[in-house]
Amino acid sequence: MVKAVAVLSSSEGVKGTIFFTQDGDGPTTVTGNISGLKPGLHGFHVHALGDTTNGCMSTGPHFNPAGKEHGAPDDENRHAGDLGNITVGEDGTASFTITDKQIPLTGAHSIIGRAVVVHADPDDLGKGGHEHSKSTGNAGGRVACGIIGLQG
Ligand SMILES: [Cu+2]
Ligand SMILES: [Zn+2]
Repeated sequence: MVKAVAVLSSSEGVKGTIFFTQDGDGPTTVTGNISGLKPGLHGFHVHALGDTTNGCMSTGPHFNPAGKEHGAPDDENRHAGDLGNITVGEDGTASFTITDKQIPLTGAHSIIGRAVVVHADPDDLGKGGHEHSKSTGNAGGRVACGIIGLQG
């Protein structure tokens, strides 16, 4: 079992911790608890770079080793980093579990050293017809992010 963790930081009061586990070549399970967000849907992605020298802006685009378009987690044509949306309740918190096959913790396409990003707005999953739908899901600003690091 390989384990990883990302502690979210934010200039906007958002806090959270995201855990990742992968057993062998199986899917990766992502478990998160986040607080301080506005209620509703928020885009949630793995971005390509673990660089926060300019805050979440320097984490690069969505992790996309296969050179595909932005999409929903269950689409064939999606970025590997496209994890869809998280749902935040009226109290501003979200607790979620996501299982995904395109974000391994080992191998050539490992997400270790990259970043998770929570966005201000819903991810339209590539279907919104906006000029950014096929690249970012038009999910708006990057309100919190954390670098994915190995955990013992
Ligand atoms: Cu993103
Ligand atoms: Zn994407």
